[in-house]
Order: sequence, then C-alpha cells, then structure tokens
Amino acid sequence: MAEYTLLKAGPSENERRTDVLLDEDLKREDTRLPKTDRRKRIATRLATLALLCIAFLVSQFCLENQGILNFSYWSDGVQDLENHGSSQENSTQTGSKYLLGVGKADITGPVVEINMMGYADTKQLGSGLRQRLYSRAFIVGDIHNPKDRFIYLVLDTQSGDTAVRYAVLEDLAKLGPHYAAYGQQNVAVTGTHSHSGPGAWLNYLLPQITSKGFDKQSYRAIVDGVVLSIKRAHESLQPGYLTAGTTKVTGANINRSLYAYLANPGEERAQYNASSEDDGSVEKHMTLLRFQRASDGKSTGILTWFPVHGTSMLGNNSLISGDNKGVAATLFEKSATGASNVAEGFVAGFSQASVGDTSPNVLGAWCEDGSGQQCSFRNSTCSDGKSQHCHARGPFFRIKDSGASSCYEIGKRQFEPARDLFDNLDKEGIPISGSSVKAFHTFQSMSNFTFPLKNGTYVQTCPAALGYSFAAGTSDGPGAFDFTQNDPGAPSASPVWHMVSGLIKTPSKAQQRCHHLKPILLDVGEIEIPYLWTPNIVDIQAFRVGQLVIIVSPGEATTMAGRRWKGAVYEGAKTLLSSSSPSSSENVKSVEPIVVLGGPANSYAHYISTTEEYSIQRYEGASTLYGPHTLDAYINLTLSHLPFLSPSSTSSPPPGPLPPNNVNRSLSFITGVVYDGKSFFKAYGDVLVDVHPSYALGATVRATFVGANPRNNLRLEQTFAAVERYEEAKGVWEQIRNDSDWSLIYKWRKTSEVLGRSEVEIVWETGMERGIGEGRYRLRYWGDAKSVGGKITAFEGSSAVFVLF
Ligand SMILES: *[C@@H]1O[C@H](CO)[C@@H](O)[C@H](O)[C@H]1NC(C)=O
Ligand SMILES: *[C@@H]1O[C@H](CO)[C@@H](O)[C@H](O)[C@H]1NC(C)=O
Ligand SMILES: *[C@@H]1O[C@H](CO)[C@@H](O)[C@H](O)[C@H]1NC(C)=O
Ligand SMILES: *[C@@H]1O[C@H](CO)[C@@H](O)[C@H](O)[C@H]1NC(C)=O
Ligand SMILES: *[C@@H]1O[C@H](CO)[C@@H](O)[C@H](O)[C@H]1NC(C)=O
Ligand SMILES: *[C@@H]1O[C@H](CO)[C@@H](O)[C@H](O)[C@H]1NC(C)=O
Ligand SMILES: *[C@@H]1O[C@H](CO)[C@@H](O)[C@H](O)[C@H]1NC(C)=O
Ligand SMILES: *[C@@H]1O[C@H](CO)[C@@H](O)[C@H](O)[C@H]1NC(C)=O
Ligand SMILES: *[C@@H]1O[C@H](CO)[C@@H](O)[C@H](O)[C@H]1NC(C)=O
Ligand SMILES: *[C@@H]1O[C@H](CO)[C@@H](O)[C@H](O)[C@H]1NC(C)=O
Ligand SMILES: CC(=O)N[C@H]1CO[C@H](CO)[C@@H](O)[C@@H]1O
Repeated sequence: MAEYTLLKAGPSENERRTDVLLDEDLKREDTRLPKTDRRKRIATRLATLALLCIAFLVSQFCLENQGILNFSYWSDGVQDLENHGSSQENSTQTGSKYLLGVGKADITGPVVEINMMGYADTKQLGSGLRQRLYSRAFIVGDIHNPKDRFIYLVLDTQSGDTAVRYAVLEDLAKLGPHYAAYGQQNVAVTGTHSHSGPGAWLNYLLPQITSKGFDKQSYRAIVDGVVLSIKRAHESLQPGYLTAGTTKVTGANINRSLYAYLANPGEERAQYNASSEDDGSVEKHMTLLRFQRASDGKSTGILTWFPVHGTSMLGNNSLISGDNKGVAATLFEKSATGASNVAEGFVAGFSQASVGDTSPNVLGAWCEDGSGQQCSFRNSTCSDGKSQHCHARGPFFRIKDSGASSCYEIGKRQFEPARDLFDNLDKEGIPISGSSVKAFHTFQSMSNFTFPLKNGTYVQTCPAALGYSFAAGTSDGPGAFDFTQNDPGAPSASPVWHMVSGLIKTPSKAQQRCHHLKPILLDVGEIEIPYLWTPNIVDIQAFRVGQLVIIVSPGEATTMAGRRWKGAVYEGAKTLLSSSSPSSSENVKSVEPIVVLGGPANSYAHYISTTEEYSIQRYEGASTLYGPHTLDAYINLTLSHLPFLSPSSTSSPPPGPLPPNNVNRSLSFITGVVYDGKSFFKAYGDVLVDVHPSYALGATVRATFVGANPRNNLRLEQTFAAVERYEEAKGVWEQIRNDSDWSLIYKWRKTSEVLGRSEVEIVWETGMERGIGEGRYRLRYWGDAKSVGGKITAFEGSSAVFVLF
C-alpha cells in the first residue's frame, strides 16, 4: 500500500524518466514538423536518452535499431527498481504498469430529416439536437511489448458496424507507422445502444430499409469521429495503472422478458436470486475500470459496463442524444472537471453489457388504452390482442417529453453509483496486474457452424432468420419495421420495402428445421438481393489485460446468456492465468479473473438468447439470428480462441471469411439539402421570436431564429447552440452551455418546402440547472445556409440579453 500512496503523491524519479522516454519515442516520427525542428528534436531526444542510459548504467542495451528504444528491456528495468526492497506480493497490490491512453471526439451526424436508428420506425425523423454524440476511445498497451495493445471504443450509437469498422481500420492504416499496431485483431467498435441517434450508416440492408437507405454523411461523421478519438487516445499514451471495481446499481434497469427468463432452469436462476428486488432477472452489477497515469497518479478516464437498453427516449422523440448512457458519461466527465485527482481531458465511457432483455423503463410495461392494466406477461399484448398500446414506463413517464426526464434520471442512476465507486476505488478496487495485454479477432460464418455441446452432442447454427415476434417489437418500442401483428404481409411505409418486398424468400425446409421453434418471418440470411440483409459472418473477439478479460459481443446477449458466456470464459481464463506465470514478475497466481462483456460491437448481429429463452420466442428469442444454439456457438468460438490471450501467445487466429463491405453499393433514397431560403427582409440568424427580458431560475428560455438546414455543416467539434453569460469583471461574454449540455436544445423545422425556409428554436431548460447564478445571459445560434447555386455560407445569431434571477 505504501507504494500506492507514493504513486498518488507524485511521480518517482524513475517514473518521470520513463515518461520522458516513452513520450519521446511515441512522438518519434512526427513528420509534420519541419526538418530542422525534427533534427533538433531528435538531437534532444538522443541527448536525453544518452544521459539516462548512463545514469542507469544500461547503455549497452539502451539503443538499438537505429535509435529505437527497446521497451521490453527498459520496462523490465523500471519494474525491478520499483520492486526493489519489497516482496513480489506488493506489486499485486499496486497493479502492473501499462501503456494507457484515452480520447474523445464528436460523431454527431445529421440531426434532422434522417431516420433515427433503433426503433425501426420510418416516421421517426430527427428534428434537432439534445446532446451531441461522441466516440470515446480507450487504449491499453503492454509496457514491455508496446505492440501488444487494444483499442476499446464506446460510441453513442445503436451498435458497432461492419462498414464503420472497415473504414476506421483503413483510415488508421493511413495514419502511418505509429498506428501500425492497431488492426483487425485489436480494435473493438462498441455501441452504447442508444436509440436516439441518426441512422442510415449501417452495412446491411435490414436497418437501411426504415432509414430509406444509406447516408454517407451520417456514416462519415461516425468514422471520422472514431478515428479522431483514437488519435487523441494514442497521442495521450503514457504509463499508468488500471484498477477495477464493482458496484450495485439500483433502479436503473428492469427485466423486459421475464416470461422467457423463467424458462431458464430453476437451479441456475436461484444462483442469482438474492431478493425480490434483485431476483437475478436482470443484472444489477456495474464493473468499473479506472485509468490512472503513473506520472502524477491522476485518473485519466473510466470505463464501465452495465446493461440497460438505450430506450429511455421514446419512439416519439425526434431530438438526437446519447440516451441514458450519454447522460451518464457527460455527468461523470463534468463532475470530474477540475478535480485534483483527475487529469485534464478525463474521459468516461459507459459501455453497454448484457443488454438483451433489459429496459430502462423501470416502472414496467402498461397498456396505454385506458384499461390501467399491465401488458400480458406472456406476449406483451393489451386487451385488443395487439402490442401497439403496450408501453414501458420510465420513472417520469407522466411528463410528456418523449422520455427526456426519465432518460436524464436513468443516466443519473448510473452515474451516481459509478462516481461513488470511483471515489472509493483506492479502498475497494482490485489492481489489474500481470504484464500481458492480448487481443484476438476472427470472422466466423454462422451459416452452418457445427460444434459439440457440453454433453458431446453435435449441433449447428443456421443462416440468419428473424421470427414473427421480431415484427411485434417490445414494450420499449412496439410494432417495429412497419409490420403489425395481424398484418405481416403488407409493409408499405418505406420505398425500400416496396422495392424488396418481392424478394422476401420463403425459407427452405432445412432452414425451418434448423431454426425450429422459431417461425420464420424474414429469412434474412438467405437473401443476397440486392445485398445481405443481416450479417451471416460475425466478429469473434476478446481482449485481455492482466486478469481482466473483455468479451466483445456482436449481438445483444440477454442477462442469462451473458452470464453463461462470461462464466465459461471465467473458467477458461482461470486456467490461462494459472498457467501463465512464466516469470516471477508475472505475479498473478492469486489473482481471480475479472470477465466483462461489451457490445453490441463491430457489427449488429441482433440478439443472443439462451436455448431455453429461444424456445419461448418472445422478441429476444425471435431476434436470435442463427438458431437455438447461437449462444453455445459464441461460447465455443470464444473458448476455442482463448489461448490467443495467453502471455506466451505470439500468433493470431486466421482472419476467417471477410464479411461484405456494402458501403459503396448501398441503396439510398435519401435526398440531400437542395437549398435554403429566407424572407427578403431577413438575414439568416435574425431573431424571429426573442427571449423575455427576465426569467426566474427554473423557467424555460426560448428564442426562434431564421434558420438553415443543419445538414449543410454538421459542425463537428463545434456547436449549433450556446448560452453565454456576461462576465462583468472581465467585460466579456463567456460560453457556459453548448450542444454537449442536456439542458440546451436545438430544434429545427421547415416552414416552406418550396422556398427552402426553416426556423431554429434554441431552448434552455434552466429547471435542470444546478449552480447557475443570477446574471445577464443570451442565447446564440450558429448555422450554415446553402444557396441555390450550392454555395454554403456560415452565419450566426444572438438573442437579446435576458436576466436570470
Ligand atoms: C530487448 O531487450 C530484452 C531484454 O534485454 C531482450 O530480451 C530482447 O530480445 C530485446 N528486444 C529486441 C527486439 O532486441
Ligand atoms: C421483472 O419484471 C416484473 C414485471 O414483469 C417486475 O414486477 C419485477 O420487478 C422485475 N424485476 C426486476 C428485478 O427487474
Ligand atoms: C426468486 O426466488 C423466489 C423465491 O424462491 C421465487 O418466488 C421467484 O420466482 C424467483 N425469481 C426468479 C426470477 O427466478
Ligand atoms: C397473448 O397471451 C394471452 C394470454 O396471456 C393470450 O390470451 C393471447 O391469445 C396471446 N396473444 C397472442 C397474439 O399470442
Ligand atoms: C410519447 O409516447 C409516450 C408513450 O406512448 C406517451 O406517453 C407520450 O404522451 C408521447 N408524447 C410525448 C410528447 O411524450
Ligand atoms: C452443415 O455442415 C455439416 C458439417 O460440416 C454438413 O454435414 C451439413 O450438410 C451442412 N449443412 C448445410 C445446410 O450446409
Ligand atoms: C468448438 O467446436 C469445435 C468444432 O467446431 C471443436 O473442435 C472444439 O473442441 C470446440 N471447442 C470447445 C472449447 O468446446
Ligand atoms: C445434449 O443436450 C441437448 C440439448 O440440451 C439435447 O438435445 C441432447 O439430447 C443431449 N444429448 C445427450 C447425448 O444427452
Ligand atoms: C468506396 O468508394 C470510395 C470512394 O470512391 C473508395 O475510397 C473506397 O475504397 C470504396 N470502398 C469500398 C469498400 O469499395
Ligand atoms: C462545450 O462545453 C464544454 C464544457 O461543458 C467544453 O468542454 C467544450 O469544449 C465545448 N464545446 C465547444 C465546441 O465549444
Ligand atoms: C510496502 C508494503 O506494503 N509492504 C508489504 C509488502 O508485502 C509484504 C508481505 O505481503 C508485507 O509484509 C509488507 O508490509
């Protein structure tokens, strides 16, 4: 513990020296610098290296390969010095040193006129922005062998995606030799499963149907933001420590498919059935991983895993946001700003976990048909026998704000326990130790994967197919994909449905047998016209740092499915860890594995339920793509590849069959912005309806401006809206709220289709604010207008000054 305190108090001499070296090495090939600067820098670096080499009497090994530092040697040396005078057990208490980096970047795509991703409702189009979306990147590297790394990305999106991942890897490859360590094996693109972001960026046809196809702008916003977040994380790489902890989160999630869950064996359920509030039907534990830099002991970020659907914002919401995980992440980041134990640029990732059968609508599912009844337990229908009136309720369901108040609350209910845990982590945390950082990835076709169950019986997976209950949706969003329960044959709302409805295939007898107990509605895995509808090839991936193993899941595992998967990996990892102490410095003999599951990642492979849940064929079972043995197949594949996470492993699995990249062949019926227009007597940004002269704190402040289509310029890393406060002492206006704030809303509406006219309303909900003082304020608006000729011109607007009291 003493070492730990020392570490917190400040960097030791050795640590500081290592940092200089690492830092210099990482920036080694900064080719953007002019030649003379580069020479100067190289000279300085060489001088520094030489001095340190002499100081540590390791000059014979210090430089090799024309000046490239041998990390392995150097780090070993540091570790030895650190451990000098104390027993090996102490290093388990402080954890091992890793190369750590965090970064965050804006991925907010088009916030209007594009179908929102998640509820699969063609009518749900964006009309503005509640909170910007981000990619948060976390890099972990082995300090002994810095080529051993992984990048875990948390995107405020519905899921990861094949086309997005392809482009991210391509763009990383273009960034030069420094980024050569990142590739297919070690990059995980996970989504928070928010249902409140723009859609039209996914690789396969099915989600494109409701979004009227693919939108390059929506797609590029994500890809570019992800790459920028990785660059920022990479540039911040430095030695540090990881500490894990777990806490219980109450009131932030509820089971969504109890009837199916109860089909799992009683003795299995009993293991998790602690009380009536925590009966195991949904996972209540959150795992948190703290990133802490060695130089001064400050935390640079956290990564958490907790399962809850991103469906707090309801299907009638049209404002873009990161849903409850986005709220939790920004609350954490804002709470950490300026704290003495936290570094500048602190990043909080709230990653999704075994999300399949969870809901944030914690008051349960009710029939909004005046009956006052709960929806049917078996099939979530109401008295009319249909699911349309069944709606799950969030904590503030009575407030008719499309779920915004409930969303904020569920975000807060994740943030608060995470923050408590973070504050107590020095006492309650488990240091991550063991020098190994490993990753594997392979593509696997699930069309017909044959493997043995535990009892030796061989079973197989099947080409993807969706069952009838898929079309019924869930109580979080009933009636998906234009289908109604009694009218499955006549989808008519989307032009893409029109085009492809003739192509829907009647499943073969073999396919029906393979999916048995699932009546097939959409035989998606056997239709390749115009291109595949859902993935048949999935990403099998896992990461390991010390005793922590991260399963990267392409689908939404249900609560019990996630437990079985993690349980199997835990057993496998125990063997791995105990067999993986080749040297005494490995020092992991007494360390229990910690296993987490993150996803939906890399692609969107719908759901992963247990075989028992599958047999019930509620939404989650009907959406389990590859048949009743889908989960067991994933478990087999993860376990089969687990040896690649062993410290002695120097190889990677074969890449497997590449999934198709549909980015350039995707259909699109989405039209771009034609032009913007305005009244002859007005300018863009002019105020149409101004603020009042004064408001009591708690009121909602609004102003309306002559607007233009925000698709002309996404203003990534910038803002559409802001609140400014007049700082009397300095005599300047300072921005206090912007697009990253939940309380400030940007709303856009078209007022004339023919003339291209539109209005923008900026709304500030001061009722949500804490710690906002009295003073003089104004609302700001930034936009970009497109002329008939196609020229895009930026403009800005400002409301009158108002007083808040
Ligand atoms: C780096 O140094 C270590 C320890 O001396 C040695 O085992 C290793 O082979 C060296 N690496 C290279 C690439 O030379
Ligand atoms: C599970 O769902 C039922 C409603 O179907 C609800 O009464 C119960 O409280 C839920 N339990 C948990 C732990 O979410
Ligand atoms: C939990 O245990 C109680 C008491 O045995 C039982 O009534 C209940 O059905 C169990 N819940 C689940 C979800 O298994
Ligand atoms: C739903 O379940 C109820 C019983 O809980 C049953 O009466 C009804 O027929 C079922 N509806 C459908 C569409 O399966
Ligand atoms: C949105 O949908 C919910 C659930 O059906 C409903 O209660 C609410 O009135 C709707 N409208 C708004 C603005 O929230
Ligand atoms: C699936 O694979 C098994 C074994 O590899 C083979 O016997 C079977 O014919 C295949 N089924 C299909 C539908 O391709
Ligand atoms: C997974 O299935 C393969 C056959 O496809 C089998 O050879 C292997 O032993 C299985 N692995 C595990 C860990 O069960
Ligand atoms: C193995 O388990 C499966 C699924 O539970 C079952 O269908 C099969 O009959 C079992 N095989 C044997 C040999 O018990
Ligand atoms: C798609 O088209 C772009 C631009 O022409 C090109 O750079 C990219 O490589 C193409 N991608 C694929 C997968 O064909
Ligand atoms: C928005 O405000 C946050 C502080 O809450 C700040 O960190 C960020 O840089 C601002 N964004 C822009 C684009 O000014
Ligand atoms: C500094 C410190 O914490 N030292 C401890 C290292 O571990 C040994 C044995 O476990 C303890 O006795 C020391 O107090």
